[in-house]
Amino acid sequence: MDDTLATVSIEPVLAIGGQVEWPLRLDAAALRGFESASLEPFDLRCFTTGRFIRRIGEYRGVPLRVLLDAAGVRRPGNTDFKRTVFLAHGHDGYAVTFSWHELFNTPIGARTLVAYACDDRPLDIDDGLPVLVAGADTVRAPRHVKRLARIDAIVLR
Ligand SMILES: Nc1nc2c(c(=O)[nH]1)N[C@H]1C(S)=C(S)[C@@H](COP(=O)(O)O)O[C@H]1N2
Ligand SMILES: [Mo]
Repeated sequence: MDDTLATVSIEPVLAIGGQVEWPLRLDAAALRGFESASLEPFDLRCFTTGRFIRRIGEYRGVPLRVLLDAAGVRRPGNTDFKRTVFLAHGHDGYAVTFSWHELFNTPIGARTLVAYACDDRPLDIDDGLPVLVAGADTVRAPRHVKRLARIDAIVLR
């Protein structure tokens, strides 16, 4: 049997779109080209059940706000940014929100990363590459989105 197709690995691509100036499509190599930051190790815990999931090592990745700046969220000449929220989707449709103020106007922003490595080892798809992690969250599993696929900027009315 020819199993060529079954062995093709699919490189994850993160799309940033919605109400941005320049929609982006970024693979892991592109993510590595941006400035990076790291998070201290932490325990991943589920918000719903309180269940301890696992200990996570030192993530490294791009601050989400750096990617949003690259996509052009701030529009000169208007104040839409104050009403902008970001909907982040995993490959499976799991979705969480962030607000412009949270990311750009509080200390949460510096700790919200799109991670591509952990303990100096590259993440792969089975690890959830790329992982969106809100490092300042008290209970982190809900905003620890595995296989982040898309972020849309939405200006609320
Ligand atoms: N893509 C994606 N990421 C996700 C979820 C999901 O359903 N899809 N569930 C979240 C929740 S609620 C929990 S508790 C953890 C579960 O982590 P685990 O699947 O590694 O046990 O993943 C989080 N990240
Ligand atoms: Mo959860």
